Amino acid sequence: MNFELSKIYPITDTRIAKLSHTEQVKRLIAGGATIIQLREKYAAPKNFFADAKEALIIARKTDVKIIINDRVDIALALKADGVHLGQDDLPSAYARKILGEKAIIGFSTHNLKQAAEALKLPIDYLAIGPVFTTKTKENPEETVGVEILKKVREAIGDFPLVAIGGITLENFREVLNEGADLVAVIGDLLSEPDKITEKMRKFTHQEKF
Ligand code: TZP
Ligand code: MG
Repeated sequence: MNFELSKIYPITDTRIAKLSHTEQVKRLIAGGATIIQLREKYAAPKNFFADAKEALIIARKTDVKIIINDRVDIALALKADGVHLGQDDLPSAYARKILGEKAIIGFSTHNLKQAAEALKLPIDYLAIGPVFTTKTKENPEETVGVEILKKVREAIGDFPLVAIGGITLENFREVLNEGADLVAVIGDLLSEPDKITEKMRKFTHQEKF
């Protein structure tokens, strides 16, 4: 994975933003996003597919990478840049077979053991979280805190690491300093839909300091 990319990894959420994935992608790109994950936990696959298809058309006018959460089938059908898988999703070895060598495959972990084991998988990055308390995920796993994040970084060497959960404009630099390559953000970017572009700009500006 090319970490010349921005260190901010926005994830869309239609319930929080009250906007389509496409509209969120437009606003995030305008704010400087370079990689965006489309995450849809409620809509019918048909509706998510149609929205994601439009979002991909927007992204393809730029270099912005689009990662699809959970749905290897939708990622394949849309020729998205990759897929993000959780502990209970299709095993990454099969996602790799389906999507090919070039696809970016991310994998969620929630503790040190899962993170260490994930190194054996054919994935491009692993995510650890929730780092802090989150209201976005239903039934979230236990918060890992910055301590576990540091331990994960020590355990995985320089393997690409995304931190997720409760990350905000106020705390994201600490999370990057403690070992994350990227920070994934939902609520803090999307909760004021009229300010998505402005918020994304603030993140991309401040990541440099
Ligand atoms: N996985 C772990 S925490 C989380 C996911 C999908 C939600 C992150 O959302 P927020 O609003 O940035 O805390
Ligand atoms: Mg999942």
